Amino acid sequence: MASLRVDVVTLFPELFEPFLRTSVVGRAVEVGRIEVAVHDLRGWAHDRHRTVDDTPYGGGPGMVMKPEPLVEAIEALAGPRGPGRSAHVVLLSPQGRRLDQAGLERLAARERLVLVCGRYEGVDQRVIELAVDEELSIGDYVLSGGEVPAMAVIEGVARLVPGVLGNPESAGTESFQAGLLEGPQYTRPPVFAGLVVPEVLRSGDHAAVAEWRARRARELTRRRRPDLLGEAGTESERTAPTSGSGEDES
Ligand code: 4FV
Repeated sequence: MASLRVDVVTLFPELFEPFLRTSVVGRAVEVGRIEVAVHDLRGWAHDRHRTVDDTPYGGGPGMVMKPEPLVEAIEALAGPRGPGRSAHVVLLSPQGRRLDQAGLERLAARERLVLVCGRYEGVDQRVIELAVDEELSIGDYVLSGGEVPAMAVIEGVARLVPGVLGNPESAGTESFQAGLLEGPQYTRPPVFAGLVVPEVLRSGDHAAVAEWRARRARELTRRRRPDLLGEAGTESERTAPTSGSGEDES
């Protein structure tokens, strides 16, 4: 029994095919830990041309997604908005709350999600008022569709579903959970292009390794993302490249 069901409403269902049979998400679907159903919005457009968009009232460039097919699709999958609704409906859009690890944990705790993928200039506002529980954005930039953001949500929540990741430790979520960026990572060879892996990492001294990693994570976060530490860092700090050895920053 899947612990999470996701229904996706999109004009490009074919975009999800390779994604839903590859790697972590592919395995999660295969072993039935998550269930993902992708629906073509045109299935809810009943005119001869199966019209899903129209020109914007008030003029302006581009097209807007019509309310009728979207509300009908959402209510068919999640029921009418309200306490008895069977799924939590998320519209992916730049106007949404910024998605972060805590947001993924909130979504992963749900049993059913409906992800609505916008296209064109966006959706008629009445869809949001009538049928959407939450708007989420994956970042302050404009894409051509909500499909890639929906995939980010699916992959992000799939990794949090128990039994999906072989070793939950490797979820790597702990970094953001602790509000820190992950520090530098190294693997063999010990020397590459003259750059040497920090000795402490090859020392076998787990306490020293943990201390080194924590310090480097804090340093990198302070420089790159002081906002995560609630500090206002300087522009130059944020963009300064991390030097390999790291010893010079003690
Ligand atoms: C987006 C974002 C995004 C905007 C117009 C789809 C596009 C088109 N969604 N985070 N950034 N969406 O750019 O979620 O409808």
